[in-house]
Amino acid sequence: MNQLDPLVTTLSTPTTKTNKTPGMVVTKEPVRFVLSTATYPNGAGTISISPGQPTNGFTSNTVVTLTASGGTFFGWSGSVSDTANPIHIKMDAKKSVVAFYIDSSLIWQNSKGSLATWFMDKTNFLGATGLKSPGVDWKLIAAYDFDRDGFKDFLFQHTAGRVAIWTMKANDFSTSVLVGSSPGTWKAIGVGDFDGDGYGDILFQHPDDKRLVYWRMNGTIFISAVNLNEGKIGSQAWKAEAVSDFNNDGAADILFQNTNDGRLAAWILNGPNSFTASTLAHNPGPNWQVVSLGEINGDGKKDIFFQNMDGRIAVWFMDGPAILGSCALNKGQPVATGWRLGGSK
Ligand SMILES: [Ca+2]
Ligand SMILES: [Ca+2]
Ligand SMILES: [Ca+2]
Ligand SMILES: [Ca+2]
Repeated sequence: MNQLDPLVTTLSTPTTKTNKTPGMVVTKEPVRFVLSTATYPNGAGTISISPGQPTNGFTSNTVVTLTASGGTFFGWSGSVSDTANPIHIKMDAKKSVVAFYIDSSLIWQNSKGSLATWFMDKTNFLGATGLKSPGVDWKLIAAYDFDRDGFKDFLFQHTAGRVAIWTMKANDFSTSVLVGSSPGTWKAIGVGDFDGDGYGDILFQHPDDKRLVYWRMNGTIFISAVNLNEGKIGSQAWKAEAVSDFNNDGAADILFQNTNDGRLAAWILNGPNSFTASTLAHNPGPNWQVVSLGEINGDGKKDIFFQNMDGRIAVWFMDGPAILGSCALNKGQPVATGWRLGGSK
């Protein structure tokens, strides 16, 4: 070895175990991670952090309890995705958490049955949270406040036909109710108040002959099945997609989409056997499927949500059956593969 080479350093093992003459003491600083928190809207509530955060952050793997208080809490987003309160997070990395005090707007379901919700400020995405999953066999049909407690509940249909309602408190599961008898092959389409009694009723369409029926409901309790249009067979290409009160008379109307060319049509109902049908002025094309009706732009009028075959989502701002404008959501980007927009609040 060339002892003169300045790039070669020979380290010698100390001959004694006790370093009595420390020339250089290296103090190993514990790894620390900073936790940042925020509420949305800003100041809508408070987040308490326990234990309190040292100025330079928590030491690695500290478990921290976060409690959101004040207002109506809807869920955590950011480094965690949860609706529980309080939550415990392990500080194994730098973390940033937002407590949402606004209701989420869009409800998603993936091909495994998992549910997630997006918090939106009108058409701007703010954050996302995972929700309790109904399992792979239950399809989310709509979000609707069946029991009129101020929180939207979820309507699911099983692959074998049965429908169930989850009552929800904010984004937390409350109870599950299996509704009525089995509708068999009839497909649940959406929820609206067809008879004007203040309670949401469930619309079904037969997949083959396109007949329409609604289940009169009293909250989550099935009352009776009512034929629409005298139980007549419908046009083959027209699939009922969503329910909304287009003319603001307090009774639900139906939005259809043509499965061949994408055209949209509305039935303005006047009782179960009388309606005015009109085709909407614009056609989104067959690749854009109607997924839901819900209010998003703050004018109080229900808008139409579409999802494209490629995963992109868009909304048409509506005034009844009249189209006021349109907007691409998610910055015009497709959502992750397998996720379907199942409802809006
Ligand atoms: Ca409810
Ligand atoms: Ca009703
Ligand atoms: Ca109406
Ligand atoms: Ca609107």
